[in-house]
Amino acid sequence: MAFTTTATQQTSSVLTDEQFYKDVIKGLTSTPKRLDSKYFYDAHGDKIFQELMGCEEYYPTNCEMEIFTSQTAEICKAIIAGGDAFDLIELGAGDATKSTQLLKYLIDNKADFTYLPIDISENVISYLNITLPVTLPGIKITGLNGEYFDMLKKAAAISDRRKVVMFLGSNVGNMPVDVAQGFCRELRNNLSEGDMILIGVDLKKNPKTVLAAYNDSEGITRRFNLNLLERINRELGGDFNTRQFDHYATYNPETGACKSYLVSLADQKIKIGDETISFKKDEYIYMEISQKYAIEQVDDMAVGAGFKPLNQFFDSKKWFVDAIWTA
Ligand code: AVI
Repeated sequence: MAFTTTATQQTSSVLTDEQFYKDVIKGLTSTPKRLDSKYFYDAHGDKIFQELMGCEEYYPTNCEMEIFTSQTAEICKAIIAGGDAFDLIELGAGDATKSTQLLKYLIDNKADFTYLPIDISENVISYLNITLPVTLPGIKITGLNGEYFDMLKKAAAISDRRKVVMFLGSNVGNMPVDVAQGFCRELRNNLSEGDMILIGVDLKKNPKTVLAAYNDSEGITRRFNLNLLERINRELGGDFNTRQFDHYATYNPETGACKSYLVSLADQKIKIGDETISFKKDEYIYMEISQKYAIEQVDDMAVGAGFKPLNQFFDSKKWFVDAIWTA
């Protein structure tokens, strides 16, 4: 069983159908039309994203896994060097596949830590609470189900130990640059001096490589995007015909913005509950940003948010970085 949770995902019980409906109608009556990628991850979306992570062209997962498997000791030593006992918090833990490498090393090396996965999905948290003590005997785990910043406050109330916050998988890329900067600043405001962040960021690279990751030849990303229209049909009584929409991805190497759209293939009207949404042929819905950063921008983001950049760990191609910042 696998779960995926992203930077902005809020699609479980914490956000209601009513909120989903409001956001969808607001987005589809805006100009240009848009949908929020936080809604990609229902059970179907989770499965498609798992498929995508196993797809050759979608490189970010493999890059970050390579970093965590080849530099486990270095990363953990940098974390441990910050002080003895700590709470290791993971924002949007999902199935904790990537962090498992680090958790195992820390347990094997008798680090004094408690793992606090934070996830908006109650299912994810109960899954981790049950499975991790089996796969990682000796782990101390306190799963927190809720919004990131609410749960960070809760974590601070539970213990005053040093905090190490992991925000992996380039989830930060699913926010526009200014929003990401604000998010990092809010993270800093929720931490104390000496706390740490381990953040995974996808880097600028050959534009064709980036574009192929978001326009894979098997059409997995296409299904991933179209699933949101299907989800609207399933949960909000919509009548989208997904054959009347096409997936279109762009990458701008100057700005580093990789954007996905769904393009209407015909003039058409879509009913969602009592609302009717009109599409012109070739009109698009803006679905998602997956921002890529130059390495200098990663340090700038740290400093701009009030952190000090400490370490950078790269994969062998230098396509992805996991950076440690201190508060
Ligand atoms: C979860 N997030 C970091 C993924 C990304 O690369 O932006 C989501 C994704 N969208 C399309 N492919 C993958």
